[in-house]
Amino acid sequence: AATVGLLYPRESMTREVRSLDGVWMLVKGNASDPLQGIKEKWYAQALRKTGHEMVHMPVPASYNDITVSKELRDHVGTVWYERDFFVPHRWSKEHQRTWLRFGSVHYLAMVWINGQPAVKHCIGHLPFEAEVGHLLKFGNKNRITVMVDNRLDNSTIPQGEVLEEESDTGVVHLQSYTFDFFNYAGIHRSVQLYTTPQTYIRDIELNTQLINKQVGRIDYRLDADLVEPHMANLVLLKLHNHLGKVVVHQINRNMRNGTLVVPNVKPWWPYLMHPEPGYMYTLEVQLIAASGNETDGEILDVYSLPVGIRSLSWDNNSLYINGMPAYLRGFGKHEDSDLRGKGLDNALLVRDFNLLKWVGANAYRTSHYPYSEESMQFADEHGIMIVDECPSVDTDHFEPLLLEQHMTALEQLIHRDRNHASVIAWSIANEPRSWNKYGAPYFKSLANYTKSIAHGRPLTGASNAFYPSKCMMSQFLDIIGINRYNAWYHSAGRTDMIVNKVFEEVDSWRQEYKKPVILFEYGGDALAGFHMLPSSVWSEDYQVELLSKHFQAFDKLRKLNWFIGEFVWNFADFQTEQSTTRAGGNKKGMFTRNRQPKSTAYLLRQRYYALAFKL
Ligand code: BDP
Repeated sequence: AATVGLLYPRESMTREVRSLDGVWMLVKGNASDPLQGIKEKWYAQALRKTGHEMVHMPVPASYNDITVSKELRDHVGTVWYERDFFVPHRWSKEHQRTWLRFGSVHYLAMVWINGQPAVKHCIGHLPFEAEVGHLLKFGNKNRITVMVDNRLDNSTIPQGEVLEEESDTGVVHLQSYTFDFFNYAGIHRSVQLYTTPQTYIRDIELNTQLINKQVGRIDYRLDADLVEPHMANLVLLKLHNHLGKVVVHQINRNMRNGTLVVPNVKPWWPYLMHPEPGYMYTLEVQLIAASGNETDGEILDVYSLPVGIRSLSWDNNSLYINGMPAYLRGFGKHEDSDLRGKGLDNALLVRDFNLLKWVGANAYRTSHYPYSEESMQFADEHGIMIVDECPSVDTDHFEPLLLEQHMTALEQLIHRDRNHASVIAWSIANEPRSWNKYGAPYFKSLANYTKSIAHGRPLTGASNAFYPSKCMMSQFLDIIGINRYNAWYHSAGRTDMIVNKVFEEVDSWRQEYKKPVILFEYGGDALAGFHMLPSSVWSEDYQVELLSKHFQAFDKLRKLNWFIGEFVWNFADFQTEQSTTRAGGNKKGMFTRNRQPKSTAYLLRQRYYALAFKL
């Protein structure tokens, strides 16, 4: 079923938001019987009554790195979260609704309030919500219980396999997966309660465009739930500039859709493409119950949404923002940090955007899953272009059930992010095992479906097929994306085998598909502070040399006008599962895991600024 609602919770004169973030309690489920808690109905009473050991657990955060227990860090199966909370009496008013919303829980979540089922969701990384007023005790204490299951199998996005193996203490369950980032789990983003009136604005969909240099337009579609007897019969829209002044207003009586024409428009531009990048307006939408022809009446609901006005288009050579071809100076990233794992952390978020701007980047790919809504809002405000990736990585075994899940993931992602000016493309997959013969029909269906809901963005994806013709995905894309590890996974140590190789490889994808091409990944690991002269793998010196050789290839490619972006892998070092090819995680970052620069960060900064100012 198509997603409805899920507007980001915002306060207004008709809405209240209450955070349930904080320190919750957690019980680790039984590793050899993950569903024990369901069978024994642990949600029916306070978790402490089950007699199982409870630990404190911050929300939002991954649970893996908070305690000192290996069992919890490497746990495969379910964990149970719980906390108590109060809801005020005034929320029980008639014509009022209460909603419970999660920014994301990885991988599968089941939620109960006061022992009653409230909502469930799977795939992680995406928000979900439910109306919960009927489950709440107003003016009283309530209990919320969340079961989280981190197991990945053949039909999860991404896929994995749970293996049984013998240990010294008996049979143990191990989660195996082929991607390298650690499978962090838990309540990863904020949990909120919010209220809306009974008659309320359920959804808003925006499309923006520049009609010419002076005039912009916003096409909107509204979805309002109109409930007797509080029927709204008029919508008032006000567009505020960044100083809060109303620059356009409109009365809409059809309640559904319309167009705002914005004179003297200040367009949304990417960082360093204009002196005032990331210009955002605010669109205020009011539902009003007016009598007769009056425009003033009772305001039933108000919701305000940030909006950047820009045109986005593409052809077989390039991608254009407001008619100007864009060259993407970017990164592959991860949501990953010390202790928090994949948990949303505002300090980290703000630091990352400061670093992106310091280094002169104008883009990143949300490798390999949707990032937080808060980060998308930041990208809008700072003019960082986002290649928005769904959580499909290393897809193999192209079964119908998987296709269905994959489509659902894209549908939810596009629904969540379609109104962001910063989103310039949808990435449908990273490194699918796409040379498999079942790949072509799978990606054909997936791409056709995604195009039908793409909301004015091109489709891309990151392929690591050895030869362009072996890739079963790329023929369905608007922008070709490839990942290449010359002088790292191939010819390690040989920085004299980069320039021609990279040029020829990228060019061969262009020849095959005649579409714009982006290099979505290239790079090599460096341990911060480790130096070798002459350079050698794992040293900062080698990483610097590897990057500078790639730059030579990019400069040759850029002359050809269809090479539209370079995304180094990775922005920062990140956690992986334990393996002999990873030294305390993946060290391909330009920054360390705690966001301090390696030598390459300075090199990249020189390049990105030179590119931005065409030096
Ligand atoms: C690429 C993957 C990326 C890995 C990277 C690496 O797309 O997720 O982290 O390799 O091995 O193939 O560093």
